[in-house]
Amino acid sequence: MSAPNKNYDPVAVTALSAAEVDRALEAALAAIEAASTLDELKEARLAHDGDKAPLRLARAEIGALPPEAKADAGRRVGAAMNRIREAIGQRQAQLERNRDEQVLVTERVDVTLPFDRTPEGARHPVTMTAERLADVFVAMGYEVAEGPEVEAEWYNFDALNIPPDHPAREMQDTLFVARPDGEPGPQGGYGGTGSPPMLGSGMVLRTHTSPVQIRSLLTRPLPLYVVSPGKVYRNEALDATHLPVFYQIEGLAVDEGLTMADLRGAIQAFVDALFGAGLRTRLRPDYFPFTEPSGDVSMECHVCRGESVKPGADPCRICRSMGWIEIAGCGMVNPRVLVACGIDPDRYSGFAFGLGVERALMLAHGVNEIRDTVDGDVRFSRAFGMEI
Ligand code: FA5
Repeated sequence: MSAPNKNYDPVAVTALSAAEVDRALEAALAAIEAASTLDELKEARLAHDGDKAPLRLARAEIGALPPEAKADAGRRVGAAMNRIREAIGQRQAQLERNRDEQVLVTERVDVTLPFDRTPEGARHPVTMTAERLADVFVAMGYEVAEGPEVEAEWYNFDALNIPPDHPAREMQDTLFVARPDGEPGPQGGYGGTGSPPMLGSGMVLRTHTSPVQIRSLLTRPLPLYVVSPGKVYRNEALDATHLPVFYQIEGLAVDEGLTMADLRGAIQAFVDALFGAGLRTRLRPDYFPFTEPSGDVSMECHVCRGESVKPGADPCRICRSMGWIEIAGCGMVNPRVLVACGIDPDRYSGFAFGLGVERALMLAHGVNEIRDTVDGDVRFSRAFGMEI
């Protein structure tokens, strides 16, 4: 910058001439107006309001003007620069608004559109029922015990006092499987193909959850209170009330001094917890090789409460107007089972019960076809309030 010069004529300094300042202003306004993006506007700002912008350079010349010319030149350049900044501010606001509006359009999501993603899934009503049944006993102090679905014949039958000639062992009821090592089983059955190759392999798909009784008695300390939900397999045809693969839940208590009264108490507490207090239960004689005496547990129908048996009453589809619903097999643990597990039957006694989970679900919810529980139709699950 040159020193003040009294003879300096501002009009002669081209950059400060009114025409030049106007031209610079117009060029700046045009560039600002032409900027169609925020990046372009930034470039325009640097070009017309940055350190090297014509008006900035012209302003640097003002110091060299004679005093009488400084004010005039400073006012004109300052006004032009203010006008440019104002225009930049307005354009900036406008371009930001445009950008926001565009984002709203391009990133718009129509939440009402149908979607094709695979739903996450939810637990099946049968699983939920099994857990709910087990929870009732866990709340009473029982532990959950589990066992394998491919089971040794000894656990599934022998130890439960089901002798080798018992009809339940025959092919129509039991699915025998090959031994993993392909060796002959205790009764000579190999793990290969042939007729009947698996029979006698010593390995079965468990036909009930009762082998978990034996596994628990052999591995857990006494006294013992366990509940065992799980999948079981039978060589049965599918019909309205039978599945070849279904769930059972087993209860077992072994302690000193347990009697049938304890069994009844446990069953009553179970029914009270599931259906609310006030429904009676009854035991009728039955036969299971592993319990002695054995019984069938029924509960008063939770829908008609026994009213449907009265003459002229409306029929009840839940209990088929019988007034009672069979819910479980049960009994006092056969002393032979205790002996097979090395337990002194003179000191300890026990009770056990087992029920079908799908059948319990059908009873509780008025489901007529057991098939509905395995069809995999999501509409069945949704009726139970599943979030899928
Ligand atoms: C047993 O399996 C015994 N282990 C139960 C038991 C345990 C008795 C402890 C005494 C002490 P059962 O074969 O009756 O018993 O079957 C028990 C329940 O399983 C039946 O009451 C029924 O609810 C259900 N169930 C039986 N077969 C089927 C089937 N094919 N499909 C669906 N549920 C079935």
